[in-house]
Amino acid sequence: MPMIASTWSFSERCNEAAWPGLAAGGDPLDAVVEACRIAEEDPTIDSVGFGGLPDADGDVTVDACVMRSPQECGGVCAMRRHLHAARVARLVMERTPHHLIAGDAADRFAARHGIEARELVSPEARTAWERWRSAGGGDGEASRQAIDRALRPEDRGPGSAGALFGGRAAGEARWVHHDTIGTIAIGADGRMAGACSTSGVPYKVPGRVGDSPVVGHGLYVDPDAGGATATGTGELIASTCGAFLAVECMRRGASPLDAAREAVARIAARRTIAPHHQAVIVAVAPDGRAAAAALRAGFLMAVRTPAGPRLEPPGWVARDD
Ligand code: SD4
Repeated sequence: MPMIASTWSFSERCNEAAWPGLAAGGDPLDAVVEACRIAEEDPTIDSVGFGGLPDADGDVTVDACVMRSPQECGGVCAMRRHLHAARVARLVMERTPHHLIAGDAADRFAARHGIEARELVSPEARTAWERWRSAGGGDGEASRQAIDRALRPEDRGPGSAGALFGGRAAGEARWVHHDTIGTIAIGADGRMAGACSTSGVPYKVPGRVGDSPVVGHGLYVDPDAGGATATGTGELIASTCGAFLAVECMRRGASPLDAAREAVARIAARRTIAPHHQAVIVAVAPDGRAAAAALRAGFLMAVRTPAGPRLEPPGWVARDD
């Protein structure tokens, strides 16, 4: 310790940005919010913040939550005018008695706390949305099929440009448009915190909110038991309380890998799995051990410890397709 573990290879740079503060004995909540800030500002990450792909109406909406413990958690969802969703989620946690603020009211809440509004739709995301519209995106069955096509794994070969706008690390190239950042940190003093930030699934029905901003779904932290965060198809993760389930497994004595495996196995057993589905759980024990399990291959977890940065594939994968 200290340590930070985050979803997807792009999070290596998010971890690095958070590391100096964490290594100097800083608050792990500062570290995870900083890691999210980097992802939220990066236009090449197409499921978080600026650069995130729009909903069916062409608007980018963002969701996030942060958590230190069941006593201290907060989130925002469906914000349209404020980029730093994890920072606003922290304000909800620290300045209100509530745990989730939604939509236009979340934007007004952010503005009241002095955060500047800004455009969330990048030019590249606008172009991608226009292309999706002209390929049949819109309402009804044609739209559903267009979303499926956009999310389907495409094996473009190791190291190729898997994401729409950026390159992906070898081994991760097949998942286009799955870029949500979920991150768990432990400080030098053993305190734990987590954050999860996303723009959700591309071309979603306007108003749709996934797992990421909901405590227990996309993120759960109980320092007595551990922390867990998720990325992938939010409907799968939310319907099985993915992050909460993994933490409860650790509470019963499971290793982080067994905990993540049980949460992903529950999805594989209880949900009908479509070709475009992915679901990943990253679990971190209070002693700093971290592991990931995934529904399908093609995911990397980025971990930073005093020994340096590393990228790690899931310790368990549910399916081989
Ligand atoms: C969601 N879980 O809104 C997010 C999407 C995601 O990688 O994780 N993409 O469903």
